[in-house]
Formats: sequence, C-alpha cells, structure tokens
Amino acid sequence: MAYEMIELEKKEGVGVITFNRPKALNALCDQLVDELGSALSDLEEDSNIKVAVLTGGEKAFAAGADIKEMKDKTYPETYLEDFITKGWEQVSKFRKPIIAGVQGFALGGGNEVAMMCDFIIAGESAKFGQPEITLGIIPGAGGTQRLTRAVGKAKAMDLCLTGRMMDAEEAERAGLVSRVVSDDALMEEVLKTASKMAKMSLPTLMMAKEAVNKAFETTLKEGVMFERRLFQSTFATQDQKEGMAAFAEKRKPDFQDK
Ligand code: DAK
Repeated sequence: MAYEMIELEKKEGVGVITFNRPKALNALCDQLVDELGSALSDLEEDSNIKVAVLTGGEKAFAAGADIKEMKDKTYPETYLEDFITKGWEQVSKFRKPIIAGVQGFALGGGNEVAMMCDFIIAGESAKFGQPEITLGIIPGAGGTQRLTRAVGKAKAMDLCLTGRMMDAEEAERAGLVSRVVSDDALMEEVLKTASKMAKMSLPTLMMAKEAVNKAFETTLKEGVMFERRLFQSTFATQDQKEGMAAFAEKRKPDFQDK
C-alpha cells in the first residue's frame, strides 16, 4: 500500500512508522488512522520484524483526533458507525513490542495512541495532555483509563478535568514515560532501544509484553500465576536453551525466535 500520511521504514528487525501530516500537527484523521492500521498489520505479519516504533514530527507526535473531521457528527452517527473505534484499537492489539518516540504535542488521541504503545521515550519538548474537556467532550480512546493507570488518580483528574499539558520532565516523574532525552537524541535513543530488543527472542519478548499487560487486567494472584505459566513455557523454546548456554559459554546468544 502507498502511504500518504505516514511513512513506513524497515531496517534490521525494526519497523518505524512516522506520522507525516505536519501541517495539521499529525491530527489523526480517518485516512491517517487507516494507514496506521495497514502499516501495523504489515509489521505484525512480517517475520523479519521484531519491534515496531511509532513516532511523529518535531512539533507534534500527534495533536489528537481530527477535530475538523468529527465536529459535525451526531450521536446516532458515532454510535452506529462505532465511530473511529476500529482503526484505533489496532495499536493496542499489536502483539509485538512497540515503542512510542514522542517530541512536541501528544494530545488527546495522540496521547492515547502513545499510551497504547508498550512504553514511551520522550524528547525534552514533549507535551502530554487530554484537552478533550476544552472541546466539550471527554477522552474516547482510553485516556481516562490508561492515563490513570500510568500516573494515578490525582494527576489523571488534573489533566482530564483542566485540559492542561504536562511537560516531559513531569511526565517522567509521574511514570508516563520511561525516559527523557534531548530532542536531537530522541530517534537515536529510540532506535538503539528497539535494536537492542530486536536481538532478543521474539516469542519471549511477546510473552513478557503479555505478562506485563496482564497486570492491568487481573488480580495479583492470577497475574503471578499467569506469569509463572508463561515463564515455565519459555523452557519449551530453543531460545531459552540458547540464552542460557550462551551465558555459560561466555558468548552472545544467537536467538532464532524458536
Ligand atoms: N484536529 C484538526 N486540526 C488540528 C488539530 C486537531 N486535533 N490540532 C491542530 N490542528 C491544525 C490546526 O487547526 C492548524 O491548522 P490550520 O489552521 O493551519 O489549517 C494546524 O494544525 C496548526 O495548529 P495551530 O495553528 O493551532 O498550532 P499552535 O502551535 O498554535 O497550537 C496546539 C498547537 C496543539 C496547542 C493546538 O493546535 C491545539 O490545541 N490543537 C488541538 C488539540 C486537541 O484539542 N486535541 C484533542 C482532540 S479530541 C476515539 C479515539 C480518539 C478520540 C476520541 C475517541 N475513539 C476510538 C472512540 C480522540 C479525540 C481527540 O483527540
């Protein structure tokens, strides 16, 4: 598929999707979200790809869903179409690891998409927020839920009820982002991190992702049991044998994703 609003690049096990609608600060219109969904399907199906990266531009990761596109929708239309649900959920359903690299604005749906990724690495100019309240709506793609799980009730309420933005430093302190680097170093840091992960065993990366995500869905007891079963199942992989043999033989492992 030829993309107009995103770019897709693949290199050494890493697939990079870049939002490319700078004039609208990467506002997530239908076409952009459709293209994002296609690119994610491509990366999911490509057996050479182990890790995905989602990023935007210097001024914006994405300034939210496209307000101009949705402003005249009626309630029956949003309900009957299950408005903008399908494409958006593809990010959260992506099974391989996916990192968000954020510079500039990550607002509304932009912040929600970043939070659907496994973790966020931020440039120092990053600004996160859920400004929907200023438009007379509330977050619709998990903002009230993922943000609250990430930063706790006080800050989630503060952001969702005032619409204010949080800078990169505050976002790191609050636990929304895993690390902050200078804007100039952002892509280098994100790609270095993705490449490091791409050297691991893919099924094991996917199991680790599934296990961490389970923590948000279940009780501690059930989560620990889920983790234990997955942990035990790693002993059915050749990659566990290779990883431990390599350690014992003082060499680097050569994982085969088997
Ligand atoms: N939609 C459409 N166009 C946008 C936009 C957006 N979200 N954000 C920016 N733009 C456009 C501007 O209209 C402007 O276009 P022109 O006037 O040049 O044609 C261009 O991008 C540059 O923006 P500004 O001139 O405003 O730039 P500034 O630096 O002055 O301000 C800003 C930057 C980010 C503070 C400002 O643009 C802004 O406040 N933007 C809106 C941010 C916002 O409110 N975002 C939340 C949108 S609501 C769901 C899934 C998702 C959602 C809901 C449900 N389901 C799965 C059910 C999500 C909802 C939302 O995200």
